[in-house]
Amino acid sequence: MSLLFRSDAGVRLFRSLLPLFQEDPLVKSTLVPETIGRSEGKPNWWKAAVIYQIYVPSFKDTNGDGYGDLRGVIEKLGYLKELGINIIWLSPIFDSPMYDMGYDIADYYKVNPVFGSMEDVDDLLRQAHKMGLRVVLDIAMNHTSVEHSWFKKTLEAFQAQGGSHKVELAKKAIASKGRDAARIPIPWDRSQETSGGFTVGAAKPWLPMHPNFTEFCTESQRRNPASIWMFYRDLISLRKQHKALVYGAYQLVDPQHESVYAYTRTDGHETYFVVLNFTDDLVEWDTPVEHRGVWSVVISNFGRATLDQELGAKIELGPFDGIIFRRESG
Ligand SMILES: [Ca+2]
Repeated sequence: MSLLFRSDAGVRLFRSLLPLFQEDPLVKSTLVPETIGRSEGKPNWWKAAVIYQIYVPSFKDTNGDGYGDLRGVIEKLGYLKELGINIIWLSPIFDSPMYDMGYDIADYYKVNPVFGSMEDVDDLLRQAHKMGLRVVLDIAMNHTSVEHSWFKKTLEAFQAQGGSHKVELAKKAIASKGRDAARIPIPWDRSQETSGGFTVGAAKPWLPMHPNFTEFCTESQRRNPASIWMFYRDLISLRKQHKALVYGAYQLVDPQHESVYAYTRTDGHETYFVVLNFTDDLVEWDTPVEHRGVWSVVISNFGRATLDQELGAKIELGPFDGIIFRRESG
């Protein structure tokens, strides 16, 4: 602990949070220090888990202020469960001036009122746990907001030396370098009136919706067997069914190749061979000799038939093609 926290305040904060974890029956048996890092023979629960990170302001607004909130997360727990995830990871929900997406925390003991209240956090935990979902809160303890009392004290000392101008410039820089430019609020349905169901009534989302949201909303995705949503749901399900995909020995294949990322995972009974083209070009990839022969196609993102396939000297991969092959070991 002394390595992580060099200030008394940091140590006090960590000590105050620790009982929260230890008292939670879901994590009590799994998060105690002696289990962390032990993997030989006894797999850690989180290794097989699938985590879904939620950026709360863009997830779902329930009170019509245009910003996603904790009640919105509670409302969509069923959706997350359906997708097959095990853990939801919330972007910071603590009190913050939001110059850095909430990672600039002003008070670690308060929930940002934009997102809700402590009661909402309790309710979220209760309802998530009821569904067997775990909740991870993102707490950035190694830096704080310029509005945190620790920073303000430093600032006062700095200002006494005539440095206030520089601090204002730094604040502006942080605000302009926010990470939100590439993000959009999640469209849940086709409704134009409620901005794709992200918000309620005619409220305006804090960021503009994607122009094609009716096509890409979760409702459309869940009705389309060829959608990315369906593909991810199938991938998650596959990963849960086949332990070798999680625990099997990992071996990179052709690590020097510039376009293809390929690896095998094998547990002694079966081998999975994952081949991914990370470019938008057609790639003719030389199949490594030891991986030639007959494989079953388990899943692919471009609808290859899930049949046996004989891999010859070359594999032709389309743009952003991804395939998982499987065969018995031995
Ligand atoms: Ca809201």
